[in-house]
Amino acid sequence: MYASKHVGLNVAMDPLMTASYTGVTAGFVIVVCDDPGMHSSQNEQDTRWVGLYSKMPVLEPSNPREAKEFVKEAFEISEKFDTPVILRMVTRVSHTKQDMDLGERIVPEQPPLEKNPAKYVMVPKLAYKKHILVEERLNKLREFAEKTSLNKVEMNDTKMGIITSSMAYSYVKEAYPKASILKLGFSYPFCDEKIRKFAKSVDELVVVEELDPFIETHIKAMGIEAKTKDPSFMIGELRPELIKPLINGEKKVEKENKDRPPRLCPGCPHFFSFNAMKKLDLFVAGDIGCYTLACLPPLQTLHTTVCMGAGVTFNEGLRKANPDAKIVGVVGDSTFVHSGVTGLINAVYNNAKGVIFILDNSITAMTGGQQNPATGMTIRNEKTKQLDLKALCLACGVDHVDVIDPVKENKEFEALVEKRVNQDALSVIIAKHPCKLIKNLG
Ligand SMILES: Cc1ncc(C[n+]2csc(CCOP(=O)(O)OP(=O)(O)O)c2C)c(N)n1
Repeated sequence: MYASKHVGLNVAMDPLMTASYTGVTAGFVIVVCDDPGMHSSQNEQDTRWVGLYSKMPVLEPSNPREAKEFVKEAFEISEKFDTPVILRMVTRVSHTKQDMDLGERIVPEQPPLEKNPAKYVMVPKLAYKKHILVEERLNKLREFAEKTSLNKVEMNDTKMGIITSSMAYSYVKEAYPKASILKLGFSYPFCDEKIRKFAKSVDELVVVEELDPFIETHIKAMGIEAKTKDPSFMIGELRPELIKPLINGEKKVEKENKDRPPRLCPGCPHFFSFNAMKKLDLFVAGDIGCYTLACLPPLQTLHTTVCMGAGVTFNEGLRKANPDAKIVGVVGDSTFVHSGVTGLINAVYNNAKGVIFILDNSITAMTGGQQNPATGMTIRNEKTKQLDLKALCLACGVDHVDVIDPVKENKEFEALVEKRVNQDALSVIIAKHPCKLIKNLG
């Protein structure tokens, strides 16, 4: 099983697209949680399209109990059709609690490791043959979609029939307890015959789905008439009280957001690093972690955030386009290990200049305090070899690497930043001070 949020899957797209060709010897389930409403994400992409794009089946549970049951189904489908299966979650399914029976755990026998290049060596000639099989597999999955109980018809009043999936189903049940519903639990490939039959059995067909018009696009391509949502509903989360306006074809009216904006915790070491950058009025290429909050008042000292690793690469690109601007980049310890170091190797190779701050709070703070290779502990909190960030940066060929505490050595830190910013060199400043919230540190 693979598990990540939607943007994590983007990082995994290279192996994912070809894993669809190779299939697997055992079952392979890809659990991806989308974040409608962007509670904590850099975009609002809809992963259902990945199923279509990669030619892999997509299952969509509408509550936690189904999520558990669908995992089992997903493994069975994966093994039967020799395909990875995407289990597409959304924040509201993942952040909900529900009673459930766990059942018996089935542990299949470990298959032997076999040399099977036709299946696992995806050079063009072999991959061509695999692509043929993938298309055949998709047809078999279409047949399966018609039969599986994951796609469920609930017939009630036939005046209106609703096609829906995922959390939208739960909202529909709340808003229209007596409506006829076709619930797509196996939402790709589509069950065309079931959809056609359901459409014929109701006076008016309505599609209710969160984010993109995934079901809607397919139904329209089938030539079936259906009432669909105003495009304003493509943005942000659905809520039970939005179902009636959506079905009535109204525009979405957003609630005024009265939440207090997030901010760095009191005493956060990142504050001291950004304060030094603010004093020098630097343009700061940002990255993704707690330090992204430096874009907000009172600091307002982070000026780009796009993807993980971009603190390093944006420094290089922006400097090329703006040779006279005072530009630096920031990246966290975890993010640097994840996807910052490749950018640093490129920066050295391309003879780029500037200062990259590795904001080393010795933990992956924003996502809840996970360990990472630079902390010396495994994800299960067992001791392991610790990655030496300074040695790594020196090995990349960076001109100057300093390790300094921005809190305890604040004056020296500020002097060092000023010195490095004004040098014609590529420097890394490892601003090392532990996160205040992580137990037994600091
Ligand atoms: C591509 C991608 N993967 C994962 C995430 C989730 N995520 C957000 S912040 C973060 C890690 C931040 O850790 P670090 O860089 O050490 O900064 P800290 O929060 O500790 O300051 C992760 C994994 C994401 N937003 N995008």
